[in-house]
Amino acid sequence: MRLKTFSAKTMKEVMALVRDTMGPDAIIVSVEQARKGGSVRVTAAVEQGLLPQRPPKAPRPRPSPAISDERRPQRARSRPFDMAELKAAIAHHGFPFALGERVVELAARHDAETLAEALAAAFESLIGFAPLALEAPRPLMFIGPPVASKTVSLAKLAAEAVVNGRPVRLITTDTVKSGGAQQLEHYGTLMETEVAVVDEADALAKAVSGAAPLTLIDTCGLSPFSLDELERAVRLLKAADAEPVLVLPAGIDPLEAAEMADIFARMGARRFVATRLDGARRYGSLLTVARGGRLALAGMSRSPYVAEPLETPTPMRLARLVATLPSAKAAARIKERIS
Ligand SMILES: Nc1nc2c(ncn2[C@@H]2O[C@H](COP(=O)(O)OP(=O)(O)OP(=O)(O)O)[C@@H](O)[C@H]2O)c(=O)[nH]1
Ligand SMILES: [Mg+2]
Repeated sequence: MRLKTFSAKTMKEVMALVRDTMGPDAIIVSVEQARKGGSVRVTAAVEQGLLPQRPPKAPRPRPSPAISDERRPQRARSRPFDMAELKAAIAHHGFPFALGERVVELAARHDAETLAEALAAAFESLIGFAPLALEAPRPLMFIGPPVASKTVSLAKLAAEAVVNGRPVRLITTDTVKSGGAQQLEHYGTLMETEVAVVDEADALAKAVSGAAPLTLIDTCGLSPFSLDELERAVRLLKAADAEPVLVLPAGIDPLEAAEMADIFARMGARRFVATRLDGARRYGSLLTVARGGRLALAGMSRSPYVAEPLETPTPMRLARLVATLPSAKAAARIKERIS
């Protein structure tokens, strides 16, 4: 493990330095805001074996293949659409049988030239898309299982609002996890936005009173199978008259994800943010949660960096993600570098 500290005027600049120097696998260990001068100091760590070779010139940050496809639609690695490829993608991502059959049926109705186009056409009819906006009539309460990326997703949306000069009100109810409230307070300090810490329904009702264009409420990790935890969450939701937004990481078992989504939907969740897309290669769970109008897709996260906003989901973005299968060459390169 190698540690290095970087300073710059803004979070965005310092994150670019981290990625240029330490590569995309760097992990942020700490973030500090200097009292004077307004600079941000970030300490990052990277495994020795993953350190990039020192290039003659600092390389530009390289987005994941799916993102680069999105930015350069004309140059997307499009291949002629072939039903066998679609079936291979479905098997790779572990779509439950009925979902896989439905995707094949919908994709076959379109005269698509590429796998991504065929998938996009299927997702357009199968999945709801309801992106989070920088204004919301009701407070948004980010809920979900532990370590799903609730706080980071909320902070990404808040940072985007702040960067666009939109007022945002931040509240955390995470007084359960040690350091839970401090995590959001820390992001709040960087964004120069106060964070209200409340742990009871009455206090939350007071904290959300008065109009605000965007109120974001963080919560502690919630087991969908614990009645006590669900009851606390429902009390908080009612007190704030908030919209619950489910946050779910990629790469979990599709049937487990579907069961969780059904429970959170009963609490009133109608949309979800799919997170940690960069840390998984199988997206069957996300499709299972989103299919058939179960929950609409509200945002996508593929980095832990708060400065990088949630991506707006579209049928084509989702299709490119599913169509980009891991390459054996890339896997071999990674193995070689870390051995
Ligand atoms: N690679 C990657 N890491 C992420 C992403 N989103 C969040 N993380 C990291 O995942 C970890 C958990 O994120 P949090 O936002 O703290 O998760 P949480 O759901 O609030 O966790 P609890 O409050 O403990 O339940 C942190 O280390 C984040 O930096 C993402 O999209 N990609
Ligand atoms: Mg949290």
